[in-house]
Amino acid sequence: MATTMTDAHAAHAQDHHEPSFLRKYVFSEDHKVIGIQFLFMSLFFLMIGGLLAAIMRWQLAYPTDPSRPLPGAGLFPETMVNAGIILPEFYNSAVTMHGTIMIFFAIMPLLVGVFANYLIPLQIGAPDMAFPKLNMMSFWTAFVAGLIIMAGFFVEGGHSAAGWTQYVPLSADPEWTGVYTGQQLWLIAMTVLGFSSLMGAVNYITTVINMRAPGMTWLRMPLPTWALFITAILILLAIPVLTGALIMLLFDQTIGTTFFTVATGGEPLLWQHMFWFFGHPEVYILILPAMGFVSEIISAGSRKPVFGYNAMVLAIVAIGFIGWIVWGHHMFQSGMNPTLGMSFMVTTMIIAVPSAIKTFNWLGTMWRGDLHFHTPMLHAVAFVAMFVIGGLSGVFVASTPVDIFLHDTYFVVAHIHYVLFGGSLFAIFGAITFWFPKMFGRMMNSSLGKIHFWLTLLFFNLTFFPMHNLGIAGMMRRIYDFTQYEFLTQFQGLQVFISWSAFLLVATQVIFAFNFIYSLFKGAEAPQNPWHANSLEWTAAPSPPPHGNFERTPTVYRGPYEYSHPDAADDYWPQNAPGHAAPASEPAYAE
Ligand code: HEM
Ligand SMILES: [Cu+2]
Repeated sequence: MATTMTDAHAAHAQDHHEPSFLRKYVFSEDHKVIGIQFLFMSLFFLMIGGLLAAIMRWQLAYPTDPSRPLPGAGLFPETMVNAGIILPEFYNSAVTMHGTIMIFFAIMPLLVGVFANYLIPLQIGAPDMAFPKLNMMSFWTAFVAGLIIMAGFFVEGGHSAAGWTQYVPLSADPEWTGVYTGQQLWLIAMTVLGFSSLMGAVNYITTVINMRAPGMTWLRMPLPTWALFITAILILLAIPVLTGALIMLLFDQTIGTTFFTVATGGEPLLWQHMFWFFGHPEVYILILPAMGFVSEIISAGSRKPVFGYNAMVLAIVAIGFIGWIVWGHHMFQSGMNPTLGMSFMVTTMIIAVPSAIKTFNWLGTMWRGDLHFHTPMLHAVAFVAMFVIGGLSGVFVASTPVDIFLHDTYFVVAHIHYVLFGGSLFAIFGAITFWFPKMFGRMMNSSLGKIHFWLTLLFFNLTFFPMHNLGIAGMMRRIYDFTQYEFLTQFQGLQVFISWSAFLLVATQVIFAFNFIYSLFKGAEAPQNPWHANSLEWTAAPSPPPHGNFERTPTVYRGPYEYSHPDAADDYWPQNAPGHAAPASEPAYAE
C-alpha cells in the first residue's frame, strides 16, 4: 500500500510542486484534510459537551447538597461553583451550552463537516470539491466560531443561560439571567458558524451536481452521498432563517430594536416561529446523514444489497420536504389555535411514514443476510433500535393532547437523546470506525471498539430510558433543584441512578478516545478494502487517498450495493469493475 501511495503522489507531484506544511495541513484546500480538521475540532467539542453534562448530572443527583461537593470544584471560579455547590446561574449556562455545543459544534460538524467533506468527492469519483478555497474558509470560519463560543465561558456574567433554543424573554433581556456579554457572544458565534455551514452547503451541492464520474448516475450514488446532498439543501435553506433571527435578537439587545421584546411592542412568539422554522429542519440535518452511513454499513455488514434502494432515496427526499411544514409541533403549548395545532400534528405524524420505511428497509437488508457484527455494524444496528424508540416517543409528543402533559418535561429530554445520541452519535461512532482505515490507513482496534460499543449501549439506556418515567411523573426539564417540589422528592433515588449511569457513560468514552489515538499511531495497517465494500473510495483509491484522490477518473458501471450478486466472481462487485452491465450513456461530469 505504501508504494501505491508514494507512486500516486509522485505522479501527482509532477504537475505542481510539493506544498508547504502550512498549505498542506493547516490551510489545506484538500477536502480530506478539511474533513479530518473538522473531525479533531468536533471531537474536542464532544468532550466539552460531555463534561458539561456530567456537571449537570451532579447537581441533579445531589441538588445543593453541601456534603456532596462537585468533584474538581476548585477548578471553577466562585461565580460558578461556590463551596462545592454548583450555582443556579452556572447550572443554567451548563444546560444551555451542553445543548448548543453538542448540536452545533459536535454532532452537526461530525456528520456534515467531517463526512460530507471526506466522503462526497471520494464516493462520486471526483478529485476534490467544486470550490476548494471556499471549503478551506468554511473550516476556518467554524474554527473562529468555536473560539468565540468558548470565550463566552470566561466573560463576566458567565455564558448564555437561555437554553439552546434561546427563547425570548430569557435571551433578549439580561435582567432575567444576569448574562450580558456571554449572551451576545453566543449570538455572534452562532452567526459566524452559520456562514461556515452555508459555505460548506454550497460546495457539497455543486460538487454532487457537477462532478460525478462517468456512469455515476443519480441512482447509482451511495446513500451517504444522497443523504448528505439533501442535508446540504436543508442547510442552505434553513440556516439563513436562523441567522436572520440571531441578528434581530442581537439588535434587540444592542441597538434598541424591538422585534421580540413585549414591553416595547415586540412579539416573543415571533422568535419561536423563526427558531423552529429553522429548528425542525435542523433535527433532520442531524439525522439524515446518520441514516445514510447506517445504510452503507448495514448493507456491507449483511453482504446484501440495500433493500429498496429507490425507496430509501425517496424517503430521504420526502423527509427533506415534509420537514418544512411541521415546526409548530414544538409550540403546541404556546396558545396556538387548536386547528393549527392539529394540522401540525397531522403533518408530523406523516413524517413518521418515510422514517418507518427506512427502518423496515434496514431490517429487510439484514434479513437472511450473511451478517458480520464488526464494530461499525454493531453501532449501525444499535442506531436502528434506538431510532425506533426515539421515533416512537416522538409520535407521543406529536399528539397534541398528550403533549399538554409531556411538553417541557424529561420525556422530551429522553426523546431527543434517543434520536440524537442513540441515533446520530451511534451512527457517527459507526462511521468513524468504518472509514477510519480510509482516513488514516490504519484499522481501529476491534476488541476495544466492541467493549466501547457494548458499554456505551448499556449506560446510554440506563441513563436515558428512565427519563421517560421521570417525564411522565412530571419532572420539569431544565430545573436546577427539583427537590423544591414536594411531589418530586420521591425521585431522588432514580436521579442518583441516572447520574451514575451518565458518569459511567462519559467514562466509557475514554475507551473510544484511547482507541482512536492509539490506532492513529499503532493500529494495524489497513488493507485497501477492509470491509469488501463496493463504492469508489474503497475500490478506486488507496488508503489514505493521495491529493487528487484517483490516479485516473474512475468509470462507474453499477450501483453501490451489489453484494452477493450471482454474476460477480466475489461476494462484492465494485462500482468501477467492468462487467456485464454497460456503463450508462452519461457523459463525464454529468449535467
Ligand atoms: C418520528 C419522528 C419524530 C417525531 C414525531 C418527533 C416529534 C417531536 C415533537 C412533537 C417534539 C416537541 C415535544 C415538546 O417539546 O413537547 C420534539 C422535540 C424534539 N425532537 Fe423530535 N420527533 C421525531 C424525530 C426526531 C429526530 C429524528 C430528531 C433529531 C435527530 C429529533 C429531535 C428533537 C429535538 C432536539 C427536540 C427537542 C427540542 C427542544 O429542545 O425543545 N426528533 N420531537
Ligand atoms: Cu421538530
